[in-house]
Amino acid sequence: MLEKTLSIIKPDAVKAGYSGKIITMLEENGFEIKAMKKIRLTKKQAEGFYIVHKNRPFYDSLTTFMSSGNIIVMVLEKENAIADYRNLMGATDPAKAQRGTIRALYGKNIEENAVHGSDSKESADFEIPYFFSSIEIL
Ligand code: RTP
Ligand code: MG
Repeated sequence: MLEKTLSIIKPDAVKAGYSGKIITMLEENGFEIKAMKKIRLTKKQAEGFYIVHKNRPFYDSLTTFMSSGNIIVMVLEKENAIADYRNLMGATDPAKAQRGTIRALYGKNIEENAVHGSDSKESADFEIPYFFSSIEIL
């Protein structure tokens, strides 16, 4: 089934100049970019985006990190996009991510791990409209 997922290139990877390489990997793996923008989140906006993690010990650190610099937010489309993009990202901790995945190649540590991807249809349905209105998505 043709699916949409939300992808974020996180501040660590944008700062390091990996955006182009990551976008190339997305295109080479069959993801079509249906929307894209570069923005900087406020701390409050990062907290709203990661609200599902509000009781996790890393919530404050994560939302401080996610608001520390520019990010690139994209809507990606492909057959089975949600699961396939999670596979292409690799495990949360880059040290444990499979070779050749985005996080293995470009992630620094378990927090500064280069990219985000929706983890379910329910997450994608919350995350895509968090950043894009319907007229901004091809
Ligand atoms: P994401 O939501 O960013 O795609 O990553 P994920 O599903 O692989 O990981 P998740 O458990 O949803 O955690 C969200 C983000 O929080 C940071 N994190 N830090 N210090 C820690 O132990 C820790 N654990 C997670 C990471 O930036 C992770 O991607
Ligand atoms: Mg997650």
